[in-house]
Amino acid sequence: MAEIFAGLPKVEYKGSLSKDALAFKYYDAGKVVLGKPMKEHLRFAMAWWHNVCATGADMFGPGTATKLFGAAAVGTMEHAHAKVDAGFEFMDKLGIEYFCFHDVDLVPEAADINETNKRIDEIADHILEKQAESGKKLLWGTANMFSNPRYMNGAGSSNSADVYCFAAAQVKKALEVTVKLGGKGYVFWGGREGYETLLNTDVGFEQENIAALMKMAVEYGRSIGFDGDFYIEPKPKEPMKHQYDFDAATAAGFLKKYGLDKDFKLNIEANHATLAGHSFQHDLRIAAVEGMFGSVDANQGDLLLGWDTDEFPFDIYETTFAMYEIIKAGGFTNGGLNFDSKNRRPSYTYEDMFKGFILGMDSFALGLVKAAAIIEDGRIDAFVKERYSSYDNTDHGRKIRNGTATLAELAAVAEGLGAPALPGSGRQEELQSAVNQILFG
Ligand code: XUL
Ligand code: CO
Repeated sequence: MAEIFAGLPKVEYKGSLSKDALAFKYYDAGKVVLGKPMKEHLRFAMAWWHNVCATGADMFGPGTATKLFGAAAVGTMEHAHAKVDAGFEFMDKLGIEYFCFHDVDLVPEAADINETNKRIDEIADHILEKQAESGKKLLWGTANMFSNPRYMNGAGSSNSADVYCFAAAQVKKALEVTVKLGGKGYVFWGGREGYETLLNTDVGFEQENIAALMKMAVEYGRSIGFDGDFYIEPKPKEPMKHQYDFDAATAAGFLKKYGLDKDFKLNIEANHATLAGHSFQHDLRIAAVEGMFGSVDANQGDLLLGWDTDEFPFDIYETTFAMYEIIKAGGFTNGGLNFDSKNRRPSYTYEDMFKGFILGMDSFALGLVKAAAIIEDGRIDAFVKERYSSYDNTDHGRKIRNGTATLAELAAVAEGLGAPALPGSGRQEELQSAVNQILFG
């Protein structure tokens, strides 16, 4: 088979002093950090849609990149097969072990769902062959239930029971392919599960229907041997004005309300967290506190733009704090870092595709090293422990901690104290200085 990225090398680690634009400066797959090789901490994945599909089209103009990969035309099965060859060559050259897909990233969608499903089977066979040759693995699969016009009012939240059946059919098929390709994750991103106006919307009914679709997915998935994690990927808005899975806290509450929390975790995306008015670190922490930390869509937004720009991660503070949360949450089990990231529109060459991943992988590798250094340094952990020490050092504190205190007895403590001492400095500036010192030496 002809090389698609001819002239582009297998990307190697050359160290932080290298000026080779096609080499890793920080990502050294086998380097052990906190007892585990980098690649096991990071579990990088390639998103089919942004990498082998997206051409840079936006609301104001068509794509700038040509991603034919040797095929004669886009939207053909020849092109779908070429994307498989390109995707596996790309993963091989970048040393990426996982990939993620939506059903219709794999094949051009036909007018009739039966024909689409046949096409998916054909491409899944091709992917399976490539996986057997290369050892690459599927991180997660999903169904695109937001692009086709039938989903204008949502999928699980659609006002139309017929459309709901199409959503069921797509979830069923995507789960089958996920199982066939050995995937350990299945994502629900509710792109159009929300509303534009309450004047025409029955919010309670829509949420019940979404939960019912998820329940059916769990039952079906488990019945065909899916033993991985289901994920909700929260996002507050875009494309809808208001999306039900607003953020980690909202999604966790939804999953608990409907009894889905045993089977579901969260897939936290950086740019979605910032759209919700949170930091990436915040949503990772909430997922962990809820016992639902699962997987990550790695990217970054642009706070000056305020929409989902899906840029490759570049900000080392962000990757450091993200890796800090991920390590503290116990690291990935079935999840990983999926680059839901795309090149900027003027970066339209095959070489730019490589450089996007080099940037993202290096940013997270450096973030991992720095997060490990913060943990090993110990100052942050020690201060957090000290900050709450009155819950360990006093009788009333211990009683509050172990849940045996009563309101009356705590009131008596306050009355005995008269005027309370201030609760101690938060020392934020000192801690931020310590982080800078660890990051920059
Ligand atoms: C959209 C987004 C999706 C999901 C999968 O903002 O993040 O690509 O990751 O549907
Ligand atoms: Co995403």
